Amino acid sequence: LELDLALRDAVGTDEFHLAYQPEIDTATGELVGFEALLRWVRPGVGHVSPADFIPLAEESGLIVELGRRVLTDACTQLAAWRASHPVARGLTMWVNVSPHQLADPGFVETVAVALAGAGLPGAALGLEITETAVMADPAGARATLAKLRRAGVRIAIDDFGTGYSSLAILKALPVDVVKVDRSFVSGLGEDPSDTRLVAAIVSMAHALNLSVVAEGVEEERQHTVLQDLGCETSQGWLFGRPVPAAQVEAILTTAE
Ligand code: G
Ligand code: G
Ligand code: MN
Ligand code: NA
Repeated sequence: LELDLALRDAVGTDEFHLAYQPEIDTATGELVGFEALLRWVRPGVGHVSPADFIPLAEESGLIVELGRRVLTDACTQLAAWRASHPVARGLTMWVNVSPHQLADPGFVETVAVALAGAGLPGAALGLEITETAVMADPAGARATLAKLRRAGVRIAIDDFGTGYSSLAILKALPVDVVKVDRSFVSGLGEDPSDTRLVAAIVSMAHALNLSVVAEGVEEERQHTVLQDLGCETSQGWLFGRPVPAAQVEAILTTAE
């Protein structure tokens, strides 16, 4: 309850910021985008994990306002990087979208306003949704995602494989990318059953014309297997932790 009240007070203040984690081309190591991750630093308390406050924001509905701000800030930031670093023009900004946000009737408009406000094309943005977000209203989700995709926005299924009906969702929904949950990536190069499982996910995704992002890549052995499997994109501490915008400048400069 205390956290709930604090969250209510914090929305609209500067206690929130975004951290950005690089995503790289698995084969070449080239930078291809960032995932924006919300961070809350409470004065006198310190960092609160999104794993703790996102569910609260979701329950109270505050996530709609908080999520709008995430979209606006992430788009504004990418536009600024595109203006100052030519390499940033080819990058995709990936933003997490919660079930409540996806169900909000104003969501497509919110995304359109964030893009237009930043002067970005839809193709610069990707949205990460979870299987859970879709389950509540598959037909509604399908309609919403189809509109976003017509605007050029790409859609990823986050934490793929951890929900109830991953395969049904791939069949029913207009998506572009599957993000393999890090629980399946952890054993790559060590546990043959993890390797077989990720191999199966990659070949299934490719059969459906989807591309694959591996999350939570921490070790070179995992990266090596992902290269062998033809997984297009990788993300994890091996390549970079989520960092504040100021530290992204150095990443962009290096990438040039
Ligand atoms: O960055 P970290 O591992 O602490 O994130 C924990 C969880 O919070 C992840 O599931 C991540 O998807 C989620 N998360 C982080 N930022 C956002 C955000 O801006 N919106 C939503 N809906 N979830 C987020
Ligand atoms: O649910 P989602 O995939 O959005 O969660 C992303 C979370 O994963 C972020 O909180 C981020 O901090 C965390 N993360 C990113 N890379 C790694 C990694 O290599 N290892 C671990 N353990 N966590 C990671
Ligand atoms: Mn994510
Ligand atoms: Na994930």
